[in-house]
Amino acid sequence: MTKWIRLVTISHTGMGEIDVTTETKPETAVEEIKRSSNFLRGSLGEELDNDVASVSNDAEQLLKFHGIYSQDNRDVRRERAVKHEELDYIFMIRVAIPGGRVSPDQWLALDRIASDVADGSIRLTTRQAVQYHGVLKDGLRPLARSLDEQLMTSFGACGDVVRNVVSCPGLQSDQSDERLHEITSRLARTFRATTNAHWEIFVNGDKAASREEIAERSFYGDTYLPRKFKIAVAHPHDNCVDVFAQDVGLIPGVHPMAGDGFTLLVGGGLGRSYANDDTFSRLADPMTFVTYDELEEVIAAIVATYRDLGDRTDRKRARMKYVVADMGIEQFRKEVEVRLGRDVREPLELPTRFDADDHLGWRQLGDGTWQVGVRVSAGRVRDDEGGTTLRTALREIAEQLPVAFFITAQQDIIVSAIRDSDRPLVEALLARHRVRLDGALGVVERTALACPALPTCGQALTEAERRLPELVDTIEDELGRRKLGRRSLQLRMTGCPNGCARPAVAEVGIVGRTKSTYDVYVGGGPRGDRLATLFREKVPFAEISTVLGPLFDRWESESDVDESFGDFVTRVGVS
Ligand code: SRM
Ligand code: SF4
Repeated sequence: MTKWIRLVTISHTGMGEIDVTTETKPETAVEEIKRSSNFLRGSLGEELDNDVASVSNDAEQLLKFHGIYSQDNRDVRRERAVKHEELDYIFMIRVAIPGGRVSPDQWLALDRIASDVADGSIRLTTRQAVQYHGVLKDGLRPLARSLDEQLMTSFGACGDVVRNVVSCPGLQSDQSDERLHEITSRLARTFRATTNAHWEIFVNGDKAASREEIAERSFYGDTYLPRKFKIAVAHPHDNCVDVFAQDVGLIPGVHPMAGDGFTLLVGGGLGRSYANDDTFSRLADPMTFVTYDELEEVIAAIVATYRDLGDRTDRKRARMKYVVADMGIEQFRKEVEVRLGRDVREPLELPTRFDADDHLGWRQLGDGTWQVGVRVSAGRVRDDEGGTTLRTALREIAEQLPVAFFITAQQDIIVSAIRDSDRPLVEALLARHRVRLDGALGVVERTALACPALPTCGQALTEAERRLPELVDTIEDELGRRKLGRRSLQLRMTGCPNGCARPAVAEVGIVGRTKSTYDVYVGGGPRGDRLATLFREKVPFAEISTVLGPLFDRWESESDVDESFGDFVTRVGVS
């Protein structure tokens, strides 16, 4: 039975007054699927046992909470349709890795899974997680068990819950503050859903009865959140995590009265929908300053506010950013205070020295050990025949040395905790597998991001990951022709406006628009505190670099060498 809920819209009328409008709309079908699922179980157990290659629509929705997406290989869709064959069903599995930190044994397990049940690649994501593509239904349980053996899980990596908590790798290597090292895993533990469903269905059903049944967290309840919820922790001077693009962003700082803690931002998010004009990218607003001890209770109150006020009648407008945008940050803060039971502090001024470190190349850490950050094109770790064999290189490092791995929010990987005496071995291994380090990378290649898009993503309008190298080359050619060949340029490309590679805050954002064209955005930048603006619409792939040409001409002649492309186009304005 469809339950009806009240949709509340709050807007400021000026003079400090607030206009509250309510309307009654049916909730989405997904809400009922969640409610009747017995805490994310539904028919998943039975559907995993049957011989059918795909799953039902209800199961598809619930699988997301378990970190699993039902997909089909879009490269063969047409050919199969012509032959009246069913779709080539495959699954994508996302493994939540708080702060992107992976031990060598965990990396070896991730590597084995890639061959045993997936397509041979490990896909590093823009939120420091790992994805597998091309998994068949009967591979899902073995995959979950292999993760569980190494204390990893895909549970909560997708779905209407708090997703993988992201943090700057610089916080892990800083010797200064132990509490900052732990903050990501602490948050991940506090906000993970507590249902045993994943363990029962995917890992070890037989033992389910002996497991203590734990009540679901009060801020989730039986319908969980209206949609996904994202948290990231930035370094005080390094915004490599894009802290303004998050539902909750945390920037470490020191309050003159309260001491150490975080400036807490709320209401960021970059996804948009062409079908709905009332959707938009939004940067998060500073809401308060919290100490370490207050952090979880304040975030729990924010999550509860979102649970209560988020729009459960339209999934395209269900993110928390719309609650904050519709009611304004002041009113949102009051709603949080009501649920918290007390007032919160004013936020601190945002840091002025804030840029994005790509964490690439060799660096010595405070304790004398080394780390090396390795570029991974579009996050795809694999062995290329006759080319770079990065997957084998990382496996051999994990087999031979007691290092730590960090996946970055730039889809790259850092090998850290390398003893001084082991550095030559790591250098030799990387060289043997033809892994190019930072000095050998092109200026655009170095930081370019792309989402997976075709052939796996069901939402993709255009290519992204597969055509990124070609686009990088043509843009680097354009820059080289203009004596701009040494200036860095941040390029991000996605197959649709959902914005998974965060093009909305990039210096150049290329976003799939129709089957064969892209919209071109310019003017964001590594600080992540500015949205890019639409420069040209519906540009065919082959014309993207030419369309940018006149802007590059002006950047060359009208800026000094220190002015980034994003800052330049913002200063002069583009039309
Ligand atoms: Fe994303 C949906 C891939 C980061 C906004 N995203 C998807 C799906 C699951 C497609 C789908 O719904 O069917 C994509 C899987 C494709 C595939 O074949 O693998 C997908 N998103 C990714 C990843 C793998 C991109 C990457 O190149 O690394 C990132 C995985 C992150 C993770 O580990 O958790 C990824 N997605 C993001 C980000 C960036 C971020 O969070 O920092 C965004 C923009 C920020 C935001 O949330 O606003 C993002 N993804 C979306 C949206 C738009 C949500 C919205 O507010 O409207 C969707 C669509 C949806 O949820 O319905 C989406
Ligand atoms: Fe798919 Fe669009 Fe995300 Fe790319 S941006 S992975 S095409 S949902």
